[in-house]
Order: sequence, then C-alpha cells, then structure tokens
Amino acid sequence: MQTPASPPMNYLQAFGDKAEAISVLTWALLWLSIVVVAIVTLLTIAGVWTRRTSLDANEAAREPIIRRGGGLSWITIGVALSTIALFGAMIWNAYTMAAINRPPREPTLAIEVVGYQWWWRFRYKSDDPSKIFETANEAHIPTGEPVRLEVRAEDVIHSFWIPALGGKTDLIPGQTNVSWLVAGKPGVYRGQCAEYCGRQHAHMALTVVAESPDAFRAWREAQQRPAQKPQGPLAADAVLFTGRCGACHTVRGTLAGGRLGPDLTHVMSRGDIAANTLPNSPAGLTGWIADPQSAKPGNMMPRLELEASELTRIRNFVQSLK
Ligand code: HEC
Ligand SMILES: [Cu+2]
Repeated sequence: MQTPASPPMNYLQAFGDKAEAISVLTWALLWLSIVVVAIVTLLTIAGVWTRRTSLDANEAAREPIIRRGGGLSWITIGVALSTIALFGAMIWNAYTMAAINRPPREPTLAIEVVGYQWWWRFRYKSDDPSKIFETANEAHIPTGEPVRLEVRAEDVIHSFWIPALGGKTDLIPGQTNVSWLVAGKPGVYRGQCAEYCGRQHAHMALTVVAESPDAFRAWREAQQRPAQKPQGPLAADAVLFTGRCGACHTVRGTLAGGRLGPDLTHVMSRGDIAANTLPNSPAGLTGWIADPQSAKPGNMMPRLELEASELTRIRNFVQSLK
C-alpha cells in the first residue's frame, strides 16, 4: 500500500471530509496572506519611487520631506480592508471549527489514544471485554468510517497530528479529549507528535493504515487473538522473555503483563518499531533489543546487557509474535 500524501507530512493535501474542510481554509488564508504581502510590497515600492528626488550637491536646495495631505485616507482604507478580511477569516474559522467538531454520523469504532514519552498506545474499545485489545504506534481504521478518538497522556503534554487526515488534538495528562478522524482513501498515513515533549519528541511518530472494511475486520480479529502458544524450544524462550521483558511489556496469552511499554502481542504485524524510528526488520529488531539507547537515546527502555545467546532466544520469541 502506498502513502497517499507526498511528502507524507504534507498538510496542504487532504484525504477525508474533516481534513478537506481544514485544508480549504488553510489554502484560502495562505492566498489571502500572499495577496496582502504583495499589495503592501507594491505600495511600499511605489511610495519610495514617487518620492524620489534627485540629490543635489547643494544641501539647502533639497526639498524638505513634508506630508502633502491625503495620506490619511490610505490608512483608513488599509485598516478597513484588513478589518473586513480578518473578520471574514474569523467567521470562516469559527464555521469550520463548528463543522468538524462532530463526525457526520455516530462512529461505531472508538480508539483510546494514550501518549507516552515517546510512543503511542492504541486501545480499541468494545462493549465485550474479551474483544478489547491494544497495539502501539500503528493503528488500522476502515476507510470512509468516522472513528472516535479518546486521547490523553500518561506523562507530559503531547499532540496527535496526522496532517492528511485533519487537525491536531492535544493529549493532556489527567484529561480525556474527544476527537475523531476519517480517511477518505485507503493508504498509509503518517503522523507525528506535534507538541514538544522532550528529547525524543522527533522520534514520536505514528502510522494510520486505512483499509477496506473487510481488511480492517480481518486485522482486528487477528489482533484480538492472544499470542500463539509457544511450541518446542520457543516455550523456554518465552519464559526468558517474561523474566527479562515482561515487567514492561504485555504479551496476551503469556505471563508477561507489563504496562510501561508497548503491547507486543502482535508486534510482528507492525511495519516499524519504536514509534517509526526503526524498520521492523530482523536487523532493526535485533539492534533495538540489544541496545535501545543507541537509536533513540534517552527513551524509557533501558539497555539490558543481554548475553548473545539470550538476545537470540528473546529475539526469536519476539519474531514469533505475528
Ligand atoms: C523498563 C521497561 C522496559 C523493559 C524492561 C523492556 N522494554 Fe521494550 N520498550 C519499553 C518502552 C518504554 C518502549 C517504547 C520506547 C519508545 O518507542 O520510545 C519499548 C519498546 C519496545 C519495542 C518496540 C515496540 C514497538 O512496537 O514500537 C520492542 C520490540 C521491545 N520494546 C522489546 C523488548 C524486549 C525484547 C525486552 C526484553 C529484552 C524489553 N523490550 C524490555 C520498555 C521496556
Ligand atoms: Cu510527544
């Protein structure tokens, strides 16, 4: 699947009703600003030009600069035009904000978005507790369906932003903000934390994969399942994983139930790891587990000083989490 917006963080291209309402306003304000700058520049140049007097060697012969009257009307007209333009922009702004405040219909899918330094937890809600599941940094949504977002932060303020799908929503510790989004076209949409939140703020990216309702249903069913029961030598590797990593990571279906880091039950279904910092390839994964502090210095996963054999066994178990 390809990225519909190119470059991926381009906010001038919209892919959904909500983002379109915002991007029309963005373009209008952009053009208005360009026109204003052009007019002011032309008037300034014209003003300088018409007042040019040739320099005379004789100082006394130079005409003093005086206001010949009539200039005040320029100011009146200028203020009037600015007032009309700014007032119009304000009304349009308020109108757009009201229009995108609520989705066109009640969303059937609700996701809790929780921001951490420096990654995202997505909790897919359900009335049936056995259907609730969590994933990290990569959310899937069905195309054309408005999705309800309940966003909050665990540590500091973050901001949820997927430029091609709409505006930003702040994540505030101790408060839940409700927002929504819709993707008009299938594709992989990139997002980014948009509120400076510490050293690895730039490495706090996320991906939203919009896919057909059928593909989404299949993905959701796969995510809802617990991890496959480890067979053969993997059973001992799973125990090792639980001992070394299980205090921070949950793998549903095993004894690993930590909450400090991302849920890894189906980590191999994700395209990237560590909030889009590394590709989820064998090399990326091994490098991350061996030394998470080199790719993302200061992040909350410590370097665990694993022996080579432990690293291989833990990596093998993680790679079985499809
Ligand atoms: C002290 C808690 C802690 C321990 C122990 C820990 N992790 Fe992590 N882990 C984290 C945090 C926090 C992150 C998110 C880091 C980020 O992206 O900023 C993370 C991220 C990851 C990721 C990337 C997940 C994703 O989808 O982005 C993997 C894989 C991972 N850890 C594997 C392991 C393995 C394997 C071990 C044991 C060897 C381990 N972790 C031990 C806290 C921990
Ligand atoms: Cu952040």
